[in-house]
Amino acid sequence: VFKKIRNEQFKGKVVTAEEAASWIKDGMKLGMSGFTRAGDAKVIPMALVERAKTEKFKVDVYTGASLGPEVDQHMAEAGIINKRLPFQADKGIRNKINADEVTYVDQHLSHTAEQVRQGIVGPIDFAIIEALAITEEGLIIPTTSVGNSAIFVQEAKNVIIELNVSHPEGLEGMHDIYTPAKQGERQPIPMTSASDRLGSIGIPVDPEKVRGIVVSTDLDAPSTIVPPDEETATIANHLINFLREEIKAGRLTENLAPLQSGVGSVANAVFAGFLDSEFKDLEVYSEVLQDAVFDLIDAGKVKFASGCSITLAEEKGKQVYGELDKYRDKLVLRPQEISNHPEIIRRLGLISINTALECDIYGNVNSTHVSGTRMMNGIGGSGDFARNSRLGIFVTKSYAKGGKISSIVPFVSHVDHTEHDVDVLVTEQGIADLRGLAPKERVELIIENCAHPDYRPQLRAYFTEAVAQTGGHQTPHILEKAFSWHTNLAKNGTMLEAALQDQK
Ligand code: 0RQ
Repeated sequence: VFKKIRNEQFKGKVVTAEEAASWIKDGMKLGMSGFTRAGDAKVIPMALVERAKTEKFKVDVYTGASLGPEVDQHMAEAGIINKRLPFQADKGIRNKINADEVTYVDQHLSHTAEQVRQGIVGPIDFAIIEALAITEEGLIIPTTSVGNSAIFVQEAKNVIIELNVSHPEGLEGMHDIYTPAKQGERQPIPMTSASDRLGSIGIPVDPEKVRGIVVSTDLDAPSTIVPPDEETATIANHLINFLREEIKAGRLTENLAPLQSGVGSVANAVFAGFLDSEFKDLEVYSEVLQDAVFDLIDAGKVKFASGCSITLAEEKGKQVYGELDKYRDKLVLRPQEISNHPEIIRRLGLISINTALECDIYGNVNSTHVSGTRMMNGIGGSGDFARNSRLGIFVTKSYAKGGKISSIVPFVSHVDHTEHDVDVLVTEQGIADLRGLAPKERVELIIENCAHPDYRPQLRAYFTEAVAQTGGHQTPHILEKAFSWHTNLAKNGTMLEAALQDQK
């Protein structure tokens, strides 16, 4: 342990998790490390869960993004989370959110740091940060993610470090910590390429603020993505063919443009599709680096990947962390306000690929709310990227739940990405390039190319009736029918009119 605490001022601060947890009082606001199950603070949350067995208290939990089970399952189920932000992806906490037991702020992931800086989110009582080491200069070296850790450390009243001795030492040097000044005094972020380094290898901290260091040996919870299936592989193929057309049109070259992809199985499958493509010397400028990114590096397709966390399934994790040196000059991990920064996304001209739950005939996308009311995960970084990238692409299967749900509907039941932010829509049926098209021009393209054939007739019927009823307004809708697909699903278990007729 003392080999990892390399600055004298920190050496006398080691305490037990129970002692550190005892400093945390009812009503406090905690800023914790962790981004999509990577680099989470783990042992203090579990000590808090233990304390909750004999004591009633609640805290606000702010993080980078979703966490493993320690916080989002166990803390939620122990009933000690009051407010949670900016992202979660766990059934345990999702159920509490949708049962009105946890307050959830679903935020663009680049926005949290700005709100912490302004004191809107906070003031933070304790930053609890997982670390690989503390350097001679007193820098905190993060582990498998950076997330919001730098801004939490900067703005929190107190800091607790979870020194994790199980992560590979080779992670040191892979982080690039750059924190913009406050708005009004800020200079341009000096990044012109995905591989640029702007800052230091660790997070600067005032040693006086560090109340304690707790030793941890717990590993990250592995990701739960499933391998590509036939439909997600088909989605990837459509997308790759589209990119080939962009090359032919002279808008892209063989090394495309820096790529971003969201989390989840569909997003991972799309990246996996690049393995068999002719594209080369690719760059990734994303937030979460999932398995497929490392497969692409291994295959020599990706020459550099910038992210803010590494989230891998168990087997891939063993391989990658077992031979980290191989990736040393090909990887950088940044704070999420940099990985998701609109200024950089626009400057680098990203191709961003994110996942929709549903999309409507005009191109609005719902990524977060099942049937308009129930939170799934959250918007995450998808909005940061979609609005500001060169190509905002959304992917989804054309149907869900064995065909009872159409992913293409007359009107999405919640809007995360407006029709103005969605350039291209892809399902296993095909691709709709919506760029430069007016709402009414998009409808037939989306129906014919992206909707499941079972749902095409009833989508066309809705549009025809909406045009007739409005006399052809800019965006025709029949307001009393716009959500009828969702109400049919709730009442009768299907959106499919033919099935409804049969039921009658
Ligand atoms: O449920 O597993 O119970 O059958 O939703 O759907 O098709 O397995 O896809 O794992 O890629 O998740 C949008 C949720 C997709 C995710 C979402 C049901 C479906 C299944 C999952 P079952 P799939 P994925 C990076 C950027 C938003 C945030 C984001 C997500 C389950 O990708 O949260 O992109 N994205 N962030 O059956 C009801 C529909 C449905 C539906 C699918 N229309 N209605 N249920 N499902 N469509 C992340 C960060 O920034 C950190």
